[in-house]
Amino acid sequence: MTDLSSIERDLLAQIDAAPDEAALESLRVSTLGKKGSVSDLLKTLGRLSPEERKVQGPLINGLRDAVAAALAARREVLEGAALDARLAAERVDVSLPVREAPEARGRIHPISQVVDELTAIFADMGFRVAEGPDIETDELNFTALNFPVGHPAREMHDTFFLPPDHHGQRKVLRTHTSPVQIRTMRSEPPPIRVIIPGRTYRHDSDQTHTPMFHQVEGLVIDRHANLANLKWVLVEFCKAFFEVEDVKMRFRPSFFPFTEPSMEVDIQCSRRGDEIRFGEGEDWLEILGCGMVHPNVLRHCGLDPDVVQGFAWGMGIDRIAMLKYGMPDLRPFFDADVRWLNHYGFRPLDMPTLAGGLTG
Ligand code: 2NL
Repeated sequence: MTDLSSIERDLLAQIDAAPDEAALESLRVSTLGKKGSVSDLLKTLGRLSPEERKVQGPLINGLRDAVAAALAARREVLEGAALDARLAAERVDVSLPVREAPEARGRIHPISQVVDELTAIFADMGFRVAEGPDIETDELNFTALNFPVGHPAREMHDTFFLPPDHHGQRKVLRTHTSPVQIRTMRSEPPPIRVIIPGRTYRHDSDQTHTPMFHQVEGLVIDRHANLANLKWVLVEFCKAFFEVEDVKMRFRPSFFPFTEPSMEVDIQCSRRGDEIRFGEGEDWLEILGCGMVHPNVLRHCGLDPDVVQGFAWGMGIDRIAMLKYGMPDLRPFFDADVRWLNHYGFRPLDMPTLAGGLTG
């Protein structure tokens, strides 16, 4: 028989030296486990004579109890140490400032903000948003809009012309968003109520013009759409957009090839230093052009001007964004300078709604 007390001394030393819980567990399996060394010793009791068992029984059971007690004691020590290590590693300094999440740090460009505001206002009046390509045919950008072939207005638009396609059609960068309205009128029956915000292009560059700029146009086609409806839509839009109770507006006769009659619209304002107030005051500010859709435009879209009629308007988004948010220069809009965007940009989670306020 092996010397039980030397086995015990050896096992207890190993248990006390176990560096971590995994090592301790494998010691437990190799001693008290089903095929462990101490379990094997216990099994030998069955083969002993009653006299031998009387002597060996208490010794081997004593060994088992000592090993079990040592394992439990060592486990407690190791668990305590593991917990202490975790608490130290996961300590949070609650006095540190909270870092903003990426979605809170980003900024919405003023043009995107104004497009979202326009969309909220016109959606509330029953308009939907339509879109189309930036590269258009000459036909959709000019001919369908009642610009006669060879008419100087085509060149007046400072058009960017592209090489003809394989059908020999001259392509252009659209000079206005109106081709989208032509596409809409050709593809769906009246009644039509759409707005089209989008990029437009003209060969023009100074403090108030960039070769790429943004326009929003609106179109209504119905049996009885009339000037009074047009005026109501534009007055309601201006009140909502400039966030004022009342606006004085002036409709001046004008000319566009695609509308008859045509008007330019001013809103009343007051200027004190750099500050502009809308809706009241002694100055006038031009903000958009509009009119009744020209019968030739309706015909170009397969509509009968004796059955349906419509009104349309167009305005520059960049310009009304500058006016509303007091930005003096148009060029930084397209510089992608994060310092400018941090100053003039909008928080992504403050989405404009009519109920919650357009500007948060
Ligand atoms: C302006 C003036 C305007 C339209 C755009 C339009 C479109 C079709 C038919 C008739 Cl398809 N009209 N659009 C009408 C009047 C004025 O824009 O000064 N924009 C910046």
